Amino acid sequence: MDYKTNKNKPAVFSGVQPSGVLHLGNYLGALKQWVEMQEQYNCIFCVVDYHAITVKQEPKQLSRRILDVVRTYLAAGIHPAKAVIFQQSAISAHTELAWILNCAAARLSDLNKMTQFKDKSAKKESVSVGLYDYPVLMAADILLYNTDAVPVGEDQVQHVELTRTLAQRFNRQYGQVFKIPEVVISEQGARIMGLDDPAKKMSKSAASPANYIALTDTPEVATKKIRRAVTDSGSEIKYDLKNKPAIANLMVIYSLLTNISLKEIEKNYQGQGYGEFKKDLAEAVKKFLVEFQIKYNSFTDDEVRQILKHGAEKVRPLAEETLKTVKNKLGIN
Ligand code: AQP
Repeated sequence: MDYKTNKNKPAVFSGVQPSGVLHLGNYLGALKQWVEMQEQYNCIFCVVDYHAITVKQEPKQLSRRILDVVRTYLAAGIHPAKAVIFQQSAISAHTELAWILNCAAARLSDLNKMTQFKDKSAKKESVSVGLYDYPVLMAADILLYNTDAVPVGEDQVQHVELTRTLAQRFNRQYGQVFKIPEVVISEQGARIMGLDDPAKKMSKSAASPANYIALTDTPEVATKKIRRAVTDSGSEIKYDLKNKPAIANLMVIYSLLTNISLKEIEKNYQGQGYGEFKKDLAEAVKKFLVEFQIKYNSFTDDEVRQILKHGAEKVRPLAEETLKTVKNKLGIN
């Protein structure tokens, strides 16, 4: 079955970098809502490989990871008949529009405020210009497709806000071109924290694998990571972000995987300690991973390449149309 655009549905765009193995944070913060949104929206989900190369990647591994991100989308429940999946570098309009926005809309003072750049460049001897300019490329990704909504984790909210600023600035100066997108973040799970440090977010490029549960971790490895996950002082299972950030994070993961509310979890574990709760959390994670991985392993590379090729064919005309309008406005067509 082929994906068909429905003009009455709002448009959604989002993406993931093939910069490492995807983890539960990526799933609970982003992919889970994508799956829910694909029924009501025209969804475009991208593998943002140009974003990934803002930091050094090993070429063979990057090629592999691009395919694996698509397999992750499919295993999470994104269906190519309901949503378009494509690879960013297949559509040159992304980098062309990013350059135009660099010149015609973005200011150094905007980019200097970006906290993700500050975090990612901190203590690094050598940092690419691309890493600094990452948010402008992200703005181009979103604006090319007349996007209404951008579902992301909390760490990307600032970048979507910048996208809105750039679009408004361009429209003011050159006339109406871009739709102003809204950010969508999930009520819970928008910021899943590291298992080894509840003050830092779960991240693919974390220094230690103890930080995250990868979606490809075996249940045994995941169980070990949960057993060793940092906890707070005391032993009560209570959702208290300020005083018990580690256990609150584990409770959110458990709640999202089992659909048991945080209040119910508190009630169910009254009088029990962290050990009991972690055992049940490990079981819930195991159940999720086993089901996820059966699907993940069922897609061949050829199927994935076909999906990407099809996806690129679908989005190319949309992207080229926007780019043409932008170039006309600038007088460079
Ligand atoms: N810890 C998280 N909790 C909730 N959502 C998260 N996301 C990432 N980490 C968490 C969301 O996942 C989507 C894809 O992320 P990305 O690949 O574009 O890059 P990122 O945000 O920089 O994620 P990582 O895992 O930390 O990757 P690296 O380490 O390579 O930078 C986004 O919607 C993101 O918000």
